Amino acid sequence: KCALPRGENLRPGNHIDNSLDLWSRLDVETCTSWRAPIIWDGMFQSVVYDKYYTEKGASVALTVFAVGRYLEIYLKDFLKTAERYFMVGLPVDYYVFTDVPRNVPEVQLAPGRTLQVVGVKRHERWQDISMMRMETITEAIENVISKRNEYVFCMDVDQVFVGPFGSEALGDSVALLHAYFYNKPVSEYTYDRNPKSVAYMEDGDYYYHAAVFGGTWQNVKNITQSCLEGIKMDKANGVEAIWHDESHLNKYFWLYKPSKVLSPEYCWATEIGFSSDIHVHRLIWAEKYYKALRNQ
Ligand code: 2GW
Ligand code: MN
Repeated sequence: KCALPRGENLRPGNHIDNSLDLWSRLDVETCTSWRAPIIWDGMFQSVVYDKYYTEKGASVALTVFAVGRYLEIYLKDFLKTAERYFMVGLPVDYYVFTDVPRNVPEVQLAPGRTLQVVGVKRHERWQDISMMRMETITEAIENVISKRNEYVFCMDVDQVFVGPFGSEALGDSVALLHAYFYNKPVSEYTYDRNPKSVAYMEDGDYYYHAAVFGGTWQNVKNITQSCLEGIKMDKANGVEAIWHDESHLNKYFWLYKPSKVLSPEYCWATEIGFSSDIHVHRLIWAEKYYKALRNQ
């Protein structure tokens, strides 16, 4: 068993998630220095987690943005595969943010699952499309999600589920290890190294991937609001963090440690090739069409 003490579950940075049993795995790091579990295949029993969260009556929000061409290219596969693999058996509400609501594809949803389409304006610059998700999510949590869902996951749309992404991933404040950096030294992390940006950091714990983060709605609101504040301060100062919202997210999780960390199994990039650490693929990156899309 992973020797995690039972801790206070209070606020980010001062708690760990340890309400259910976890086993260790000997070939990979399964505990952070602040004693949050890092979740790998083989550490948990899905049935135990599903039973616990089902009895709790937990409902999960999944926010996803599909603006401009990302709607036609990625949304349908993302939603179809989420129905197959994301929190199966739990109530899930999808919140799809798009500039063209009428083009959102019909996707057959399992009982207990809903999809809401929310119209958003399309920002000129793609950097703003990505960064300003923090504003939209904050508002959605305040207006709707806080009244319906205990937990929230926020995800990129350019990915597909290929394996179970279940309730073992739920927690107070959840961050994902970026597939490209999980075994690399801090010096190689692409943190924002510009002291003029709010996201500036030299030292850090891990490089987290902004394609997946989550937690209770209270914590996620804290995350998105803090990142938004940083983004706005940067704009006022005429700077932009190197990896946009992801840089600010990394800064946040450095200051306020996540209570649960997801291994790169939860968002793998097949182009990296074989890794013996990775026993299962749950989400994988979809193909990028940078040339076509970044200049649209
Ligand atoms: C983004 C970049 C270039 C061209 C288009 C877009 C774009 C993004 C768009 O036209 N429409 C749209 O809805 N998006 C949304 O923003 C969509 O949900 C997408 O998944 C998300 C982030 O953009 P993405 O996936 O192209 O960026 P990545 O995969 O390089 O993401 C990492 O870095 C980003 C910041 O640069 C974010 O932090 C992202 O969360 C990271 O995974
Ligand atoms: Mn992406």
